[in-house]
Amino acid sequence: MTGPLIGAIATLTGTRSQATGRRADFPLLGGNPELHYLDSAATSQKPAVVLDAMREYYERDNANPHRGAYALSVRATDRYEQSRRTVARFAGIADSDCLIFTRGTTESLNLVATAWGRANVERGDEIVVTAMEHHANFVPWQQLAAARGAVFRIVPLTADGRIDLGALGGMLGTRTRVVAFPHVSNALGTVNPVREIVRMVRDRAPHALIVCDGAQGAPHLPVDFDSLGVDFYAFSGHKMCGPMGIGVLLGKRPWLEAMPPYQMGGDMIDVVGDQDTTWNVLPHKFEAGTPNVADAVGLAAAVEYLEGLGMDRVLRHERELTSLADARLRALSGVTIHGPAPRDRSGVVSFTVEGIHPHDLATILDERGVCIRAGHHCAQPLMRRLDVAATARASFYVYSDESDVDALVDGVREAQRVFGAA
Ligand code: 7TS
Repeated sequence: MTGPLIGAIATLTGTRSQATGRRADFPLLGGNPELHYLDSAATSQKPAVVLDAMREYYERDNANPHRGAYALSVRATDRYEQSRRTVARFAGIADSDCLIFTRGTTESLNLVATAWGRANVERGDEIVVTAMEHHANFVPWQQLAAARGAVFRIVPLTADGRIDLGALGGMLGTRTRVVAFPHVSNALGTVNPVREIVRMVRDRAPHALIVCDGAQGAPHLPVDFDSLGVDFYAFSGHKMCGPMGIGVLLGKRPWLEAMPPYQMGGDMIDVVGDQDTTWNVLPHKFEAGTPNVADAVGLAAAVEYLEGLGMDRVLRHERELTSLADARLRALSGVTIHGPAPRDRSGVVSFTVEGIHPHDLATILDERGVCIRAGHHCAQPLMRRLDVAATARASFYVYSDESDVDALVDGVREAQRVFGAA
């Protein structure tokens, strides 16, 4: 079975040697040939084009944007706003004023839960999330519900780690005010059927705001915000070849216009009177203070890099590696893989090995240059339902190749030998 897979991976990257060429785009990996970085769901490595773009911005165009009347500040403003348009094109939102730069997914989701939530959620309303949320799309809604006297409901998962759509349907109604779910689960890799969920929510819960956590979506598969039908979509630059410290909130204009601001200060105001203040237009109303221009420039370079690869091919590449790792790990005794079949996952393999704690497994793998994540993956409600304290998680990205799968599987075998667990 490896023949066709190798063939498919080779098709993506040209040839096997070009697959390692992709790796060479990333200085940290190119400079560490023995390193097998399998924690891309936590953060991705950065290609040289991103690092170069940020350095070049600081060396040529740096000034505080939107403020200066001089040419350098105008250039900084142009770089920032051009970056916004580039990222908007990548994410399929035609109205780039509805793309808000934030610090990351966490801040984007807190922005919606705080600014929209406090203005719209009332006692007795219902907020629906799923059992596969990252804490960033769980705790803000849980706390909003507690503060507003709303009912907080958690949609269960199927035995193979997908959202139980029947149960979701049963929870929806006229009091449902928010439905929040991830595009892709960070802990299981499950790719959720966003359009089907949107149809169901619009049919049964006409007053619900639909919020999609795209932290593991935008980096790994094509996203077209304007046709997805959700009201808000959030993602982080650092998981998609961009820098840490920049993220995105995409929103529908009527909501963003109607919502109060999230933070107050410079740039987000229009007129500040002694007793009251009016707000700037979108997107500035939600971007208080000096913006993170260099990281926006870096994120724009990152999405151009991904566009050059093609997001369909990125997903296909990840799925090939996931399928390969899945099959080879399943062939070992005592290994349980959590989540649905690889065709319904992105580049994540979440697993437990009988008789070996995930942290011990990660330590042994680390000695062999294999970086995986072990823990609850900021998804404690999910871990409780899986009835495990932690899982081991390997996650693939554009620079991963079959040698990473080999190193992972060999490392698990070695751990089983050390622990006498096989
Ligand atoms: N939502 C999901 C689905 C995520 O995977 C993450 C980060 C976040 C939100 C938060 O993103 P941030 O950039 O604001 O931190 N996920 C992970 C992970 O799986 N391991 O480390 C971070």
